[in-house]
Amino acid sequence: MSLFRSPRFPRLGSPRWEATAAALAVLAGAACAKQNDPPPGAASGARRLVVGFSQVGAESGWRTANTKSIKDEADKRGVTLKFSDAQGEQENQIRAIRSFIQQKVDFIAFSPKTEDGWQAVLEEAKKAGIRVVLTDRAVRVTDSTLYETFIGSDFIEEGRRAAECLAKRTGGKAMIAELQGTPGSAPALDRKKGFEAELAHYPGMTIVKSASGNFERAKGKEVFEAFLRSPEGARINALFAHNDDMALGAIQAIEAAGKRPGVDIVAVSIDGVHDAFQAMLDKKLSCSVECNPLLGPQLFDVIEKLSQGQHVPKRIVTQEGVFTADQVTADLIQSRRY
Ligand code: GZL
Repeated sequence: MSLFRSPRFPRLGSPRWEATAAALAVLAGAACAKQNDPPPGAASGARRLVVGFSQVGAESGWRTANTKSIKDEADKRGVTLKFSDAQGEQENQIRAIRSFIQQKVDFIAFSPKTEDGWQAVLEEAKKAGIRVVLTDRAVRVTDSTLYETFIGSDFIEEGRRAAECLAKRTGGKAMIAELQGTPGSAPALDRKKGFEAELAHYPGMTIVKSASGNFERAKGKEVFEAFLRSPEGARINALFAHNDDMALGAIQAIEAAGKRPGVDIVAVSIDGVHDAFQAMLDKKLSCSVECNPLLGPQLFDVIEKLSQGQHVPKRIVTQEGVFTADQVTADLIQSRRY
């Protein structure tokens, strides 16, 4: 027997029926409201924002910390995050961005592998009315309205700071081997530029070897081994690595070759990740120039502002410092968040 025919259910149209129907309507309304409620942390009455994020990969400790920061912050703010890991391939990033466009997300954010190659897909996003935020790395496009803002470090300044630190540790005399980051990426291009500009003040410092280690530890080790085996190998007494992971790989190569990192070969790198702090405590790495990967809070601040129609600056520079081996203590390492 159906509920409506049951003797316990009020007759249709009767005063008891009306009261029951009204009560059921309230209950149904409450259930619906529960489903559409903004998540905890979201402004009351706000609709849940949907953001597509294309991460370049998982090549370094920095990247792992960056991914965690973005996912944690999206969670904390109740943002629906569609996260895609491109595994180091630009085509995968382009594919992910196209799929975000198809899914009609509210915003797209991404960390572009290289500076070039984004014009077409960003035009597609613009045509679809989806705003784009760049985090971590810059792009080179002919129309700057294709993205709202670029949040990230000043890579030229990081390279300059690395050279300054190396000059201090070597007394301005060094035969340098350089491990570059991913070819064509903003941090690799600009860190090199900044490093070389500062080096111009030190005639006793020369780059004798330079090649890419793709920001990866294993690749940094492999390339540095080849440097040491090359005809210039015996003269190398300094290392500039575009990130900590490659420096840590190179340190392994230096030790395997029977040399002392920090003594025979003075090393500086960029990022300031946990393992680099340990290497500085062990006096194997002389400086790590800070590059802060915890960009999640800044990213979602910007997205929230844009979604409320507020203005954001076209460039947001992350504030950073320099860490040197003589400052590092075990307590300091404990307090590091990445
Ligand atoms: C910097 C970032 C670089 C880090 C690397 O903002 O793009 O990429 O320095 C990383 O460690 O892989």
